[in-house]
Amino acid sequence: MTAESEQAAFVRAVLEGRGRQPAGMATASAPANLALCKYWGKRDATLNLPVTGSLSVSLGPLGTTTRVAVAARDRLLLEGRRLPARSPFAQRLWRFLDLFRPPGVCFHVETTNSVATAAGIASSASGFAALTAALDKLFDWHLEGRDLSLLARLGSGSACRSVYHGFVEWLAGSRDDGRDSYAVALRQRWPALRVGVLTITDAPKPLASRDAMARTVASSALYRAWPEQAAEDLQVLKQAIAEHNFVTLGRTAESNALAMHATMVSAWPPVLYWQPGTLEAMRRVWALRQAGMALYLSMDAGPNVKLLFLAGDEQAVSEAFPTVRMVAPFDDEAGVDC
Ligand code: 2P0
Repeated sequence: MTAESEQAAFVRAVLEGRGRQPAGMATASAPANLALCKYWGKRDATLNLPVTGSLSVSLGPLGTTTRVAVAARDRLLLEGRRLPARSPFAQRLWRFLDLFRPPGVCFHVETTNSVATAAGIASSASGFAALTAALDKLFDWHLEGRDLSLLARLGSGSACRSVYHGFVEWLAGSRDDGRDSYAVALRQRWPALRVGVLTITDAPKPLASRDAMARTVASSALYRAWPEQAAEDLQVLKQAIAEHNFVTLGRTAESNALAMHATMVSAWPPVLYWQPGTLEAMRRVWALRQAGMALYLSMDAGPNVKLLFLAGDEQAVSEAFPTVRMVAPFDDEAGVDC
């Protein structure tokens, strides 16, 4: 079976009994998310099945809004500008849409991000979650969160977590058919939690995170230790969230992110996303912590830095990082449509 036919069979199974004819147009939004315990490594690359579970906090108002309409011909607008079909972003999006496309139907897609990401391209997590939610409306499926999560996962693994707000756990699952690998929203809220987004550079990444992940799994000796650390971090983080223990949450999230980067640096050829500005921000976080502030960092597969702190330190963080974009993940949850 080809990758496309395996994915199409998965979609048919999830949508069993649902309509396959789209009508009119639909719009949906989804939040970006920051993994506190990272998704790093696949056990199945066709269905985006992870080696371990992961845990994220959704970034409230930061994310993607996507409008999909039935149209006379395929057309894709990103931030209001038409994207050529051969661009990597467009190819990935159309491959995903083809999984749902009835014969002869074309789509007009418009997607905008509330935050510019590397190379000006949508975050794949919020992008595929918003697209899946828009398709749900366009086809009138009325899927529950679990099924939206299963479908969004096919576009990008981390998209399965962007189906929800707040804290979200992606259950790794163990089935070969991938039907038990989806995200669930945790009940706990933490209104005082803050995430700071530090954009170090918006230059295109030298290597897509998908490729960095595959290379690391294939060649890093340190990766062998990753599944065990991730499983342990996931449990510690869930406990820290349940107890609102910020020091444990921050320390575990930071150590998890740095361990992920250590596996990349030890891959071959090595993958090092850090820029001088990344290191400068890391050292500033560590100095502030040394001085007594409860401030922690995380990073994804890229040079940009995310800060974790509590509402009481907002002003001090703004002073230390004047360009930081503050996110209160538990504000205005009801105002976002996804
Ligand atoms: C995460 N990342 O948990 C991890 C941490 C990046 C570093 O999920 O191949 O774009 O599409 O499933 O979801 C980014 O990888 O990878 C990611 P695919 P994805 O957020």
